[in-house]
Amino acid sequence: MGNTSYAIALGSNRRSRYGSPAETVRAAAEALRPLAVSRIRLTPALGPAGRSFANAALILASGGEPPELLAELKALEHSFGRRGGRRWGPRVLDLDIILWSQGTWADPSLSVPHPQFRTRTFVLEPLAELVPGWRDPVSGLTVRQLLTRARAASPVDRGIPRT
Ligand code: A4P
Ligand code: MG
Repeated sequence: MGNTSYAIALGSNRRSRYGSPAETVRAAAEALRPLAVSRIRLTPALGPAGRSFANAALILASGGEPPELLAELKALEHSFGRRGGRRWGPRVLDLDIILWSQGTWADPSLSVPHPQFRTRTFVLEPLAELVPGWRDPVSGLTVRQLLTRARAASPVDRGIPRT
């Protein structure tokens, strides 16, 4: 199997045995043996998740198809202590497949590109550090262009306090 690559987003807003959310994200990134890893950022929680997140992105070389990679990511989440829990709830580790070099994938349990990544600066900022020119196969826009749009649409993420 060949040279396909993936962009993965990492998030945590609960301590794990590896330490703080940022330390947890760092440990998970190392475990995945990536080609490249972004800086880790602390970001305000989007939605009712409450505590703020540590977020990062990485690039992975993998010959497997997306469902195979998703199974590996779920196993890693589990090994970091993630257990069910409600959607949007605090989580030890969340690993999402954002982009795949081979284009799109859609089955009932997996959509690539990730359906929400285009509006999320906490995904796009770390991704733009690594692969600003990677083109979203759905919109045709690059990661850098998507980030510019997402920033324009959400003043909160430009550091303007919510009142
Ligand atoms: N699934 C479908 N497509 C994908 C994909 N591309 N990558 C399915 C990964 N999984 C995908 O995910 C639920 C199911 O989505 C998976 O079993 C898979 O079959 P999950 O990770 O178990 O559940 P979740 O994390 O609660 O849902 P989801 O949709 O990942 O949550 P979100 O939308 O990612 O929200 N705020 C900040 N600042 N930073 C964050 O990282 N994250 C969330 C989580 C909310 N607010 C946040 C952040
Ligand atoms: Mg997830």
